[in-house]
Amino acid sequence: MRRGSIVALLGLALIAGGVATAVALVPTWLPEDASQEAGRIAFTFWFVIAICIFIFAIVAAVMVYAVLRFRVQEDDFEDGPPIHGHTGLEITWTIIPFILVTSIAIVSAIVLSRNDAQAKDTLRVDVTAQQFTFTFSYPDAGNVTSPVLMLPKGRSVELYMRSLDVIHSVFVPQFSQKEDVVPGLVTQLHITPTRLGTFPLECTELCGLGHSLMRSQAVVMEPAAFDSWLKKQGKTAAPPSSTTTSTTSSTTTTSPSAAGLSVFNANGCSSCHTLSAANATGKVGPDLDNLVAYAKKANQPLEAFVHDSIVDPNAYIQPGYQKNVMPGTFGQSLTKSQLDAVVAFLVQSAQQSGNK
Ligand code: HEC
Ligand SMILES: [Cu+2]
Repeated sequence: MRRGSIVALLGLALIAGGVATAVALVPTWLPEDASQEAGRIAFTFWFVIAICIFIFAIVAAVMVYAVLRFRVQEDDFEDGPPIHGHTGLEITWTIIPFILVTSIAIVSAIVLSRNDAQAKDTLRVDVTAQQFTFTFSYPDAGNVTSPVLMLPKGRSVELYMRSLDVIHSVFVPQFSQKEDVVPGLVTQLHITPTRLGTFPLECTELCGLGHSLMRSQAVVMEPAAFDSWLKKQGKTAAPPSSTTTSTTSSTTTTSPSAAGLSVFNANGCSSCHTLSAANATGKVGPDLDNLVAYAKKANQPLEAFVHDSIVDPNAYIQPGYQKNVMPGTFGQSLTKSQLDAVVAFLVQSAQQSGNK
């Protein structure tokens, strides 16, 4: 090859590689890492991207060069020269990709095994997914439960995940990991948070009409703050209410309506229902401030109507709404006292708003 052609090819490769590098680096493609695992995954990601840019630069340079340099002349009807391969070139373009692909496999294997490695003092969190809500519980702390995933910074945490109905998937973008939650299986996910903050935790497996509402949060706290949070939850025993409602429930700590309110919040009822007593504004299901009128229309006593609607939502469908949207699993997932509390709470607040 002439020297001029080599210089032209190199120049084109540098331009193509430069453009591709700018596209990779200038926009912010990934959220800022918040866990050790995310850092390793990001490393693998950029390692693969660097290899891709290298290959892209070579291919783009040769292609552009060939288009310009070997463009057919007008009124040239000759056949091209007969070429029968080039052993040296073929060996090169087999060995280089082989080395690159093998190195990706090795890096990925190391990252995967490190990401799954638990520390000795790993914290266990049980995750229950159901249409359309997550519940997190801490078996080492007397099964404290929370609608939000609370995590201590710097500690190794293992999630043990179960589904009560269909396939869901847990995803926190800042942790860079996704894991399916499959009925009949216990799937696991290991996280070591490195950054304080509140991050979105969402379901990333289309799981029904309420899928887009199946969102929670991962809150990473200082270990001391986390420990005192756990202790406080252990004392009050009732499932903690989310941060938005703690102000309302703290004034009436032990009354039945506070227990009912926290069941209502912890089970995602507020994402589908409007209820002024809970500051809930969901629009997927009927407005629960009108329960008195609904019970009358259904020709049932209020309390029985509310109870049956929660345990067996399909038994009576409110006109204008669909079957199988409200989860049918509350009959099993709520304890009897939780169920009684939420029924009493709904009956009470319905009567109050009915009297207004
Ligand atoms: C995914 C959305 C969704 C969630 C979560 C949900 N519901 Fe519903 N709910 C509905 C829909 C839709 C209806 C209307 C269809 C029906 O009657 O089954 C309904 C109906 C009801 C009714 C009967 C009202 C009527 O007029 O028929 C009650 C009471 C009720 N829900 C309470 C609850 C409680 C308590 C929770 C939490 C433990 C809850 N819902 C969680 C969607 C939801
Ligand atoms: Cu889901």
